[in-house]
Amino acid sequence: YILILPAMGIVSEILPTFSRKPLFGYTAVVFAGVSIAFLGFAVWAHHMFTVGLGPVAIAAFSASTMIIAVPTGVKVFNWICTLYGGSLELKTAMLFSLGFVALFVIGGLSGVMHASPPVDMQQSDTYFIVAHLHYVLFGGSIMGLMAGIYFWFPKLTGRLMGEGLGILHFWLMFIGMNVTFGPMHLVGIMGMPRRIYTYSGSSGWEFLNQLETLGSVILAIGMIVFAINVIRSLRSGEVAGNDPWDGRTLEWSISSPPPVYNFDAVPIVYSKEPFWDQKYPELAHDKPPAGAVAPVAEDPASIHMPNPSYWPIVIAFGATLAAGLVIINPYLAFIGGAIMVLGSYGWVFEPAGPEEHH
Ligand code: HEM
Ligand code: HEM
Ligand SMILES: [Cu+2]
Repeated sequence: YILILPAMGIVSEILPTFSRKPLFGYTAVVFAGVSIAFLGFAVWAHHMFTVGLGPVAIAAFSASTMIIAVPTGVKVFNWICTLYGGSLELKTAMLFSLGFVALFVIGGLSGVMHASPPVDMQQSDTYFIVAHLHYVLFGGSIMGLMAGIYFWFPKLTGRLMGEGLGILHFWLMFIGMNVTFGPMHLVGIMGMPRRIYTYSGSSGWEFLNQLETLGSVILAIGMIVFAINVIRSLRSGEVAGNDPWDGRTLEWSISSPPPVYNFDAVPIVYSKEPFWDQKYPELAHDKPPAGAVAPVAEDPASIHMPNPSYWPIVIAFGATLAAGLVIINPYLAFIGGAIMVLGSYGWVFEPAGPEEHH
């Protein structure tokens, strides 16, 4: 779930933008996210239903696993209601967001199926689980990530990503993903175990596995199209301007890419969609409070920015090394730890350098 929550956040930004409507039930979506985050701590033993935990533990973790589907359902309901009656604009970012909702629902449904321990007895350790996990991780997290890349690429780089290649990329990924991971449900139900490298020709799993291989080739072509699109857009993409999507939130009010100090005036925020309300006051739900004064822009030269430093990357390297070495030997992790401590000292005691202004 920790992998899906960021994708859920991304999609909750994109669906309203391309439906030209506020997010339906904003508060409910937020609280659903919070409750998923809490409940996520209480479901882990659903990966161990078949190891002989005993009836009490199994009942408790089965219940918590089924309960997590409730806030998930709340989110899906609100996303669909956001689309309802909106004037949809099917840009690539929107396609990936819609793909996210559709595929994640399939993965969520198979998840609820194996939340039931007797059902999971059948499904555990088969390709049915591999199907579930790719619908939520690939159909969910990766599609959401792609939506986010297409959405914020222009803000990050100042250039739009190509829509033609983007749409091609989306369909290759959407079709490839279903051809790769869809048949895994079937071979799983037919009894194919996970983590095997070969199987008997008489098993009847051959055709579906070949189909999956074909799907993975489609996926690979999709990723190549994506790579080409990124490179081409970086070099010669259409210049984006501040606000290519008629955005709703404040990042679209500043230049693309944003200046290092982001905002030269701290904006007064009085609604959930401040930029939209600023652009279309006649449509705004929340009006600025009486007597609100527009913030005064500061002279960019007077905005103090921290000095750039190489130490954070040293600390990150140490942390990665520690996490990696712990697999080999816990004591080796101290090497990474030492680099982290060193990096922290370096960073803290780094001379402030000449006063730099941006
Ligand atoms: C409605 C939501 C979900 C429910 C009810 C659910 C339930 C389950 C259950 C019961 C299993 C264990 C099956 C078994 O091994 O026999 C499982 C496996 C798995 N789930 Fe979910 N799940 C949900 C959503 C997610 C999400 C959002 C992710 C990640 C983004 C995820 C990732 C996985 C992975 C990676 C496995 C397989 C782990 C492994 O054995 O390798 N699931 N799920
Ligand atoms: C082209 C894309 C992908 C293909 C063709 C693919 C294929 C597979 C296959 C065939 C397995 C089952 C291995 C086995 O049980 O013997 C597997 C396992 C798994 N995949 Fe993927 N996968 C892809 C992308 C992803 C992505 C993007 C994620 C995560 C975001 C992911 C997460 C996992 C996980 C957690 C497992 C379980 C590992 C295990 O059983 O130890 N996969 N994948
Ligand atoms: Cu789980």
